[in-house]
Amino acid sequence: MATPASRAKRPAARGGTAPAKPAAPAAPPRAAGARPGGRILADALVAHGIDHVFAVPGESYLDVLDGLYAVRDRLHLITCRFEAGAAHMAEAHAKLTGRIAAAMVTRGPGACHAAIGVHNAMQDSTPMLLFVGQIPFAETDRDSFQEVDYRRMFSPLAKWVTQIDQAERIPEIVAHAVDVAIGGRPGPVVIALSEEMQRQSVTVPDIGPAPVTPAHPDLSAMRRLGDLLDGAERPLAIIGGTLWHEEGRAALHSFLNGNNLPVCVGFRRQALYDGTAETYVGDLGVGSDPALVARVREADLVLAIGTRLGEAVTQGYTLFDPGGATAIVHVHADATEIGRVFRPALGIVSCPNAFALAAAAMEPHAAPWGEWTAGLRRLREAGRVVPRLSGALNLGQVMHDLAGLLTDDAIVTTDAGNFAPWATRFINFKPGQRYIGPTSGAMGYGVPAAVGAKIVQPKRMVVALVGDGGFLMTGQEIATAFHHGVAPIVIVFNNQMYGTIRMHQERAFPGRVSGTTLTNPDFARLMEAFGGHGEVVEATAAFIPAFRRAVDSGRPALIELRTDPEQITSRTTISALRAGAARPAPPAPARKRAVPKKR
Ligand SMILES: Cc1ncc(C[n+]2csc(CCOP(=O)(O)OP(=O)(O)O)c2C)c(N)n1
Ligand SMILES: [Mg+2]
Repeated sequence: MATPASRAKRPAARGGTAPAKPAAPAAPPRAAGARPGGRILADALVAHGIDHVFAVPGESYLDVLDGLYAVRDRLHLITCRFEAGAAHMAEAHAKLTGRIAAAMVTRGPGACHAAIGVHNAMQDSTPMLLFVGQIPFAETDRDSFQEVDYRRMFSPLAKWVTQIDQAERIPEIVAHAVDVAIGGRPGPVVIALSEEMQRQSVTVPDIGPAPVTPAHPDLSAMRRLGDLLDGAERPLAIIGGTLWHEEGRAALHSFLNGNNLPVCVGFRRQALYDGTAETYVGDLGVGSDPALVARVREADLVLAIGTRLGEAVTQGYTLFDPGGATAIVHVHADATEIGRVFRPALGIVSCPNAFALAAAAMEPHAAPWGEWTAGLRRLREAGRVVPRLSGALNLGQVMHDLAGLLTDDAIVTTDAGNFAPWATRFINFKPGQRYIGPTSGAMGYGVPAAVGAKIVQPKRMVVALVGDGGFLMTGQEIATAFHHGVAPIVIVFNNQMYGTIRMHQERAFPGRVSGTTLTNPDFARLMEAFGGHGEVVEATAAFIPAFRRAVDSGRPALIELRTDPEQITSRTTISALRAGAARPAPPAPARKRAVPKKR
């Protein structure tokens, strides 16, 4: 095995009285074009257009770090403070750009911390590579220091898990990992890098992405779609999924808006559609408007485009009849997602962008459903009217004010929690804006996603929305923002509790508060300790000036919204939940649940 050049060049110890060490043997000359594994890997990432790697370093991948040093003019190494943060940043990068992204962590503890990011990328269908420095291959199965079998550990979490043990296979395996991650239903691939392999010096050519034509809808399927639309009176589109590109999104808008079809976005997929369009009628996920959900049940044709028909979107698998009574056209890149729970009237295996382009090219339909669409939009707008709420801080008004303060190309990231639907209920995101969040419901996503987004798109305004619980999971990634010179704005909704769980608790066990209260630091001062700008907002009118000062500071900023704990969601209070729990249960809904609700 060749000694890596970086180590051979280490300067000898100078001066002092210590006995001189014998000179290290000179590195054998490398064959022309030979590179150490660490460098081959770095070149492979560049070959696949990966321009950022989000990482927490480890001694298990020193040679790769050295390879990344060699390509630092083409690939930015982003040093993070926690592996979950690194993985979330990479995932947000992929969501934002529609391209595969990469994170890198050390073995054992580093991989364990990063696991949440893999789970999230899988649930969210986000293409991502997670590289894990591995123990020396020669020590396998001795339960050696930080040893983990990643194939076993990640197999239920990732789309594919592999390990590279020979440097000459790096280009091949990375290329296949990229294909697996972006193919069909996109997802994460975990690649362990055995230690000796990183030092092996071999001659092997780089391999770039393959020019593969994405799956397209065939003509007969598009004709059938046209027929179904011709027969529809109350059609509705549900859109979602990842890997949408700008052209695809524009075509999707042209097809849906052009045919005056009402559009729901899937859970946390607001980024896909212009919320200001008269055809945008809301989101289907956790915390959706119950009135919208009721109307969706009345649809006679559902176009599910790019989205999975998963638990959140289908309201616990209750939205449609699994047997096929609701006519569904399901468009998805992965054939096995179509008909997984709900049998469709028409399934189309297609890249969502290719479908959108084909659909936009169809003749416009007569669209006799004008009143149906207008009614749904009226419902959306009625839901956005700011209600009278308890407490001095009306979050409904604050969200309207925030909408007025966001730039036209702002990126809003969200964490998971009860605070999140305040934004999605009251803000109609503009077409140039992006709203990205964890459809997996992973707390701790919002701040790293904002830091990652701001690093990748430094000119855009980036705002993170996060609860007091979620902020203290990964809020320290603010240090990463400072380190890399970017300034996101974090809005912390402080209700001094794990509010979502408290809500469920009050429904199931009213008045018996167990494990859901929190004692918090002074969040604004905490941001100041990092070197940033901190604000506390306790009354509605104070938000606008506080946000402006945060923007003007030019530094990472945090605005703590001290919210009324009683106002547990935008639609209900703790007292109302307790009163509701005391009343006898309402009659069971007409439609039976297809799958029992997970807890
Ligand atoms: C990593 C992780 N841990 C636990 C949960 C379960 N959980 C869902 S929401 C929630 C509370 C969130 O609290 P906070 O961030 O303060 O937001 P709030 O609901 O109070 O608005 C918890 C604990 C989760 N979804 N993710
Ligand atoms: Mg909270």
